Amino acid sequence: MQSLGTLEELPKEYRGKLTDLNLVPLWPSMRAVLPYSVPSRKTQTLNWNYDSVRPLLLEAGELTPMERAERRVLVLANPGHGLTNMQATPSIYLGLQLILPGETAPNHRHTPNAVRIIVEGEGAYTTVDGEPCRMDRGDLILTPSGKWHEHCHEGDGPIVWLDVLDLPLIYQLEGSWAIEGQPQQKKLNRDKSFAEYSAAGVVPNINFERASAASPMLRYPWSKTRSCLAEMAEHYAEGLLRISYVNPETGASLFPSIGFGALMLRPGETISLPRRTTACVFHAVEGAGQLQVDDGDEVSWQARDTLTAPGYTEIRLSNDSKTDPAFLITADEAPLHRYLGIF
Ligand code: 1HN
Repeated sequence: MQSLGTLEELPKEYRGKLTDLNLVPLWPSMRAVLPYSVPSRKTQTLNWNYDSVRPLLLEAGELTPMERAERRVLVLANPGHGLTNMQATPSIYLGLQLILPGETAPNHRHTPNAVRIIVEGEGAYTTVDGEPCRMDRGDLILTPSGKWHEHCHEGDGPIVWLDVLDLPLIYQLEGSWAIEGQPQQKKLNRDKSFAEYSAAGVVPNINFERASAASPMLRYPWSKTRSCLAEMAEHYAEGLLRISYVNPETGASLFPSIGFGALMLRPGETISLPRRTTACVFHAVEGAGQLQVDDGDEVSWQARDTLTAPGYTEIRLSNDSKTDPAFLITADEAPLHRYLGIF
């Protein structure tokens, strides 16, 4: 392979003239942006252990009242992307959000898409365009781009959830902005959209064209996902037990940017996920085990932990328990990769 010219090889005077005209030579950086065969990846394999993060999140509850936070969140920043860039993967933002009993996170809407995955606590609900959505452990609550949302907590203990947004992508596109709103009138019944779509293959008979391509179902309860995976396990003794969360009317991914899924590991099982282009996020809902990326060190995880792994790798997940299944929710950039033709 030919070695390309470096910056230092160019006369200082010439480099100065380039800089004056906002020009840079490509060839010294050509291989950095276009490496052979495998892309460079900044996403590090990491586990944000919930037991370690939780005390700091609760401390934030004492240090910063809701009025001074708008959203009380500790961002899970992948150091490979720089701690200040709010990237867990190239286009996925992750944060752990805390709401204390009686608090409300005020109404707003914004361009980035968001999903909440409930980690701990009960008694909270998110109101999305007038529909209050109950938040139970492991549930996915959608707030697609442009929809009003506010969070209220009427329970006793703290409530914590994992926010998953396509913020890094939308921000990079110079498209990230928000609008503040008045508290919402809760004009729709609680979990109305989940009631409408709660039976797979059966959809409400609505006689109008949807104005939005976003999924019409806003709450995906964990109890349904879990029993689907457990039932699949009854039917086959081997093979991946994996589901995708989709728009129940179109089968499309929940967002054009981020795809969501869930996995079940049988007792004592180790699975190997096929090598794919996209980085991946794992959130452990139940159980404990190990994650290994290519030949790297094993990373231990337990329920409520959140992990990241870079793309172009083989990912192995194992369940430590010989008696109980383990369950993980996944998020990745596959829809975007497919759209761009790089998947
Ligand atoms: C946001 O709107 C929420 O609504 C959480 O709960 C985290 C991170 C960045 C930008 C907007 C929420 C967010 C966010």
